[in-house]
Amino acid sequence: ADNSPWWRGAVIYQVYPRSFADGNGDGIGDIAGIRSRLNHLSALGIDAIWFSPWYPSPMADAGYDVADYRDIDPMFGTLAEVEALIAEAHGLGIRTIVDVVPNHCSDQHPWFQAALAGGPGAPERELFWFRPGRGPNGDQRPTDWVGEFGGETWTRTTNPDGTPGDWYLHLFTAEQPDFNWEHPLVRAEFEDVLRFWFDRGVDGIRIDSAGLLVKDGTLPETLPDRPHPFRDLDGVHDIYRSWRRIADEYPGDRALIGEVWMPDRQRFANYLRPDELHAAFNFDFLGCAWDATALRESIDGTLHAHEPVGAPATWVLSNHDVTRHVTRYGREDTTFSFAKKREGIFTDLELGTVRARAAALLSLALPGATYVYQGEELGLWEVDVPPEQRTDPMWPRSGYIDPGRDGCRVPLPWSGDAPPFGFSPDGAATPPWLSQPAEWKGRTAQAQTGDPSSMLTLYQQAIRIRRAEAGLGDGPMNWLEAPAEVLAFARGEEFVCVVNFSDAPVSLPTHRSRLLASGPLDGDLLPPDTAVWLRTGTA
Ligand code: TEU
Ligand code: CA
Repeated sequence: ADNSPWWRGAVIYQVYPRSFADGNGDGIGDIAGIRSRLNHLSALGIDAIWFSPWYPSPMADAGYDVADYRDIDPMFGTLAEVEALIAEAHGLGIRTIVDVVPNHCSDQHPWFQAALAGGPGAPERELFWFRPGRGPNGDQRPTDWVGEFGGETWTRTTNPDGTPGDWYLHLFTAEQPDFNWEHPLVRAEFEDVLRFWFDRGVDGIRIDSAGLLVKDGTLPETLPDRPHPFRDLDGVHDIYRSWRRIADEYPGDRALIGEVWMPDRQRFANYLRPDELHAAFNFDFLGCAWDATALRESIDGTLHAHEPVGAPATWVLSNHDVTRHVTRYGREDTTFSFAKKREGIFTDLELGTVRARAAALLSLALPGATYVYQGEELGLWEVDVPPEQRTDPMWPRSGYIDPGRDGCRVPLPWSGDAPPFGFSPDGAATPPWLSQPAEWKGRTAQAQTGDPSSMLTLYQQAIRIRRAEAGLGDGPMNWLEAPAEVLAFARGEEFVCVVNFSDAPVSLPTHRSRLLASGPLDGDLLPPDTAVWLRTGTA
C-alpha cells in the first residue's frame, strides 16, 4: 500500500466551509476559520481535505449554485486566503480537493444572465437548455421530468420585451440552470476551470452530480421501458476521458473523484475505468442496514465491482446531504434514503453513538479510501433545526414533512460550555447561522481531546494505526470464519478487524493482541455493536 498513489488509500475529510469555523464573527464559517483549525485536522491524521463549494454564489443551494468558478465568495474570504490555506495544508502533509459543480451553475452566472438578457436567439442560450413550452401558448413545460429534489425541472422565462418566453431546464432548483454539455464552449470552460485549480496546487477535484451532465436532446419523457433521459447517459464518459487527460498532465497524482449516485454497481464502475475518474463515492453504506449480512453483501458487491476496473473502493458514512449516522444508527430502521427523511430525527443517541464507533473502525479498516464528514469525528448527531432557521431548498419543495438537509450542517462545536462553542471568536455579536444544541457541550473538540473514551480519541487512534499498519488502506482483504452476525476480516499478514452485530457477546479469536476497540471489552468477549482491531501475536 505504501507506494500506491495517495488517493487509493487516503482518509479524506470533508470540510463544509460555512459550518466548520468562523474567523470573523459573522456566524458563518470561512477560510480564516479553516486556517485557524488546521491543527485539529493535523492531529486527526487525515490525508486530504475536500472543501465543499466556496465560490461566489447567491447560496440558493448553499453554494452548489456557482456564479464564478474561479473565485471565492466574500462571505468565505478571498482567493489569496485559499491559496494560503492550500499551502498551509500542504505544509502539514495534507492534500486538498476542491468541489467542482459542472452540471449546473447559478442563475446569476454571467452566461445565464446574458442568455436571459439577450432574449430568444441569444447565443448564450445554446449553453443551457432553453426550449419553447408545449401547447398553443407554450405555457406547458417542455417535459414532465421530475427533478433531483423532487420538483419541476423547467422554469419559464420572460422575454426582454415583457412577453412570456421559452423555458429552461434545471434538474435541481430554478436557481440552478443546467449546462448544455453538447456545446464545445461548456466543455472548454470546465477544462479551463480544472486547470485553474490544478494550477493552484490542489490535489484533487470532487465532481458534483457527475452522472447527470449529458441529456437526451430529444427530450423524451421518463418511462420505465426506455433509457433515462438525463441520468447516466453514455456520452458522459467522453467528458471524463478528457478530464482524465488533463489531470494526468499534472505532476503529483492529481485525482478526479466523482459524486456518482448509481445503484447499479456495474454502471457505477464504468466511471472508474482506467482512462476516466480515479475514484467515486460509494454511498452503499448509507442505504445499508446495521446488519452483518447486509454489510457483508455491500462490501463484497462494492469490491467486486471495483476489481475489474482496478479502482480503489471508497467508504462513506455521512456527508452534507444525508442524516448523520449517529442518528441513523440509533433508529430501528438504520437505512437512509431521501424519500425517508421525513421519518425525522427521533433516535436513541446512546445506541447510535456505540454503533457509530464500531462503524468508524469498520470503515477505516476496509480496502480503499475512507471519507470522514466534518463532525463525525466528534460524534455529532442530526439536529432538529427549527423551521424558521431552515435554508435548504430541498425542504419546502419535497411536499411532505421533510426537514431538509440543514440538520447535518449545523456549525461545529470546538470549545466552551455554551453556543457558539468556539465556532465564532469570543464575543462575536452574531450567533452561528444554525443554532447548535446545548447538549453539544460534551461533544466539543476541546472536551474530547485527551479523553480516552471520546469519539475524537477513537478517530485519532484509528487513523494513526491505519497509517502505521502496512495492510490497511489500499490492498486486499480476506474474510475470516466468524459466528453468525459477526464480521471478521484480515488485512495484510497480521491485521484483523472483528465487528459484532448480534445481541450477545461473542468470543474473540485467541493469540491476537488488541490494537484498538470501539468500546469496552468484557474479558475475551466482544460485546454487541462493538468492533475491535487485532494483530497476530500474544496480548
Ligand atoms: O448532490 C447531488 C444529489 O443530491 C442528487 O444527485 C441526489 O443524489 C439525488 O437527488 C438522489 O435521488 C450534490 C450535492 O452534494 C448537493 O449538496 C447539491 O445540492 C446537489 O449536488 C446540487 O448541486
Ligand atoms: Ca465568517
